[in-house]
Amino acid sequence: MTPLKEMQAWKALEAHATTLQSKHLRELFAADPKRGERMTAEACGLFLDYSKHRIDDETLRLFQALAAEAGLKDRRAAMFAGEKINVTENRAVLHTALRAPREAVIEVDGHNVVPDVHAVLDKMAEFAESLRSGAWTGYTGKPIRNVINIGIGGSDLGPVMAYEALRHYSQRELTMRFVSNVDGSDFAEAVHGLDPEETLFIVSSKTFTTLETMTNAHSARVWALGKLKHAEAVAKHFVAVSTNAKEVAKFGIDTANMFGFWDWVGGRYSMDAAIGLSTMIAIGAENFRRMLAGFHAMDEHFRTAPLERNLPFLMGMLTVWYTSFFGAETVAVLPYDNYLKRFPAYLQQLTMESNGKHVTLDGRRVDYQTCPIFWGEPGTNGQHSFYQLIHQGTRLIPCDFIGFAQSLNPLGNHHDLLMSNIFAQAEALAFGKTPEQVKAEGTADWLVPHRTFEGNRPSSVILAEKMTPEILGQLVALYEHSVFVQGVVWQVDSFDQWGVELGKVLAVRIIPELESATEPELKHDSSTNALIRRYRAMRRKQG
Ligand code: G6Q
Repeated sequence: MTPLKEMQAWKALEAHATTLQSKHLRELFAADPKRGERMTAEACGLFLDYSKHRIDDETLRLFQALAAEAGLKDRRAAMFAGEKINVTENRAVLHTALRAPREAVIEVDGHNVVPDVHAVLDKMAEFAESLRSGAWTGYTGKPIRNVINIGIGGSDLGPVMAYEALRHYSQRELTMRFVSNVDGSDFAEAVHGLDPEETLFIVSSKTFTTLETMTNAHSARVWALGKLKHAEAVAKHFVAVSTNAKEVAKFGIDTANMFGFWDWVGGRYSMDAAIGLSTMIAIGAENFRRMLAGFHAMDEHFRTAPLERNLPFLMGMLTVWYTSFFGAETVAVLPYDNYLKRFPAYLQQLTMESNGKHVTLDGRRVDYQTCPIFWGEPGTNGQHSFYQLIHQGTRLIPCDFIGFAQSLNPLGNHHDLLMSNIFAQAEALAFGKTPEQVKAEGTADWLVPHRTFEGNRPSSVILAEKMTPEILGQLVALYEHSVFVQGVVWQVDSFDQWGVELGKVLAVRIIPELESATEPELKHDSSTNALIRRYRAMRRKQG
């Protein structure tokens, strides 16, 4: 594999970037009156305006040249074909198979996985519908009114985000809650006010060994049996989503009520696998399938659309562009839709766990930056807090604005007010306000620098008609594939997460040191030793 910085296209982009670093978006727009219409692309139901980026036609040409040199098309084909592109775990990466139509054929080690995917989807649908209709009852015969998903990381963030995003489509009689943190307060608040007789827990864990999830699941069992008394009640109040049937059975969950998935689905890519059971219960099987259709439409777009109008390609390369050539350290994701309030948190895992890597696929330390920090909040709230820094701070922060033409809750002129803010923010970031303009407003000279906006701050605007299950699927798949493009260019394994494993191992070593009745012999560094001792001493003061 040619080291990235030795590639011709990389060197060409580096040289080309110096010409654009000194150009203002005002000049780029002035030079091409059609720029705002030309630099756009559309796929399925998503429209992308990328004209307010610090690029020109040559940049786009070089993006393609770099993709060619990095072998993007072959890597993409390898992913879709089920090749083991997650090299450090020797696994296929086939979240795209989770949304493939019934008749598709996708093989892993010579086995067509599509029928397996649909068998699980059908089983989920049967269960979700029986719960929604009230046919599935709790141990004492009462219908289930509360559903609590217990999971963490990939087994939580997707389900929470999707539930919030599609809440409009959800069955309102059902209370949906989510527990992830091992902090007992998370569990205590999740079950607060609920009746165990009417509550179902979904224990979502690919491995079924994750400390947080198993601790919460055991507390849930104690809580439920506190009222239901009989161990057989577990079968009516607990279901599992996992790849580990042995551990599920050991916990006492009937494996008939287990929904499986496969090692070729990464945790952060699993919200459309059985990990989405809570989503399906909330919105129904039909809407869940609509979401899958949206995912699939974007998969097909990514797989087949020419790169010049390929949304995930364009967005992925823009992230590479600013990270690698403009020193940008973050990307702000700013959905102007309250239903997407958990979308930035979801994206943080998707992007940063995937590409937050410092070695290449063949084990070399990279000599360039990889994944930027993704963060964000829904607009317009963010405008009244951190946008100040985006407009007038010293850092370059590319922004993704996401908005919808129609509101799911039309209310007076709220929606036009909301959307006017997206357009205004993107405009202000790009074009700013010159000292001359500020002076012309009658501003005192000494105040002019404070009221000047440099502009030249890049953003994308993603527009869709309205938030639907299909659109959510498209949006998530758009970012999934954008992450893939970035990972290919940076030559990292986007599908492992060794960084997550270390913390898990270290915490397990410290647990007995906290729990021990006698003063333990501590063999950590002096800071960790002292913190453990202080914690033990402070805890003793508890009443
Ligand atoms: C995701 C990661 C990680 C994982 C959690 C939960 O890609 O692997 O976030 O999802 O650690 O793991 P389990 O589902 O095995 O409990």
